[in-house]
Amino acid sequence: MRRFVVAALVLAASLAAAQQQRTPAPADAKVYIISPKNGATVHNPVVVQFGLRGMGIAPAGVKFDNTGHHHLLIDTDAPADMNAPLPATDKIVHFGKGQTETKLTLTPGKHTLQLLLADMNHVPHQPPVISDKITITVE
Ligand SMILES: [Cu+2]
Repeated sequence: MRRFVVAALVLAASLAAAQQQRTPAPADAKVYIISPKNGATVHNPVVVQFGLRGMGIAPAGVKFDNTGHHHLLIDTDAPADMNAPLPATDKIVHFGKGQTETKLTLTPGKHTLQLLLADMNHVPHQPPVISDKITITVE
């Protein structure tokens, strides 16, 4: 019985260690917002097109080297802790089917948009593949 408990603890510890392991990204990988442009004035619905260089897109849950799926950060900063799966909120939108564009309806005024790629488990890569943050004005 004691041996079983020790084995279970070792297994739990190694699973925890595995979860800490971030998926590597190529150094030249780059994610960017194709449209709208930084500083643009736009109207609803706002079509946002996602660009990616040096990596590929795979749906969430699918393990394939050098891939990930897009997350759109709306009016928010990237989480400080990049070791955890990204939460799904109004401000952190997952595109787990591998989508490369979306349509948003935003309140009039200024908004920020930023893309962050993450792996099959929604955890950002090492190093993080994150776009510049753009600011748009919705009329
Ligand atoms: Cu995700």
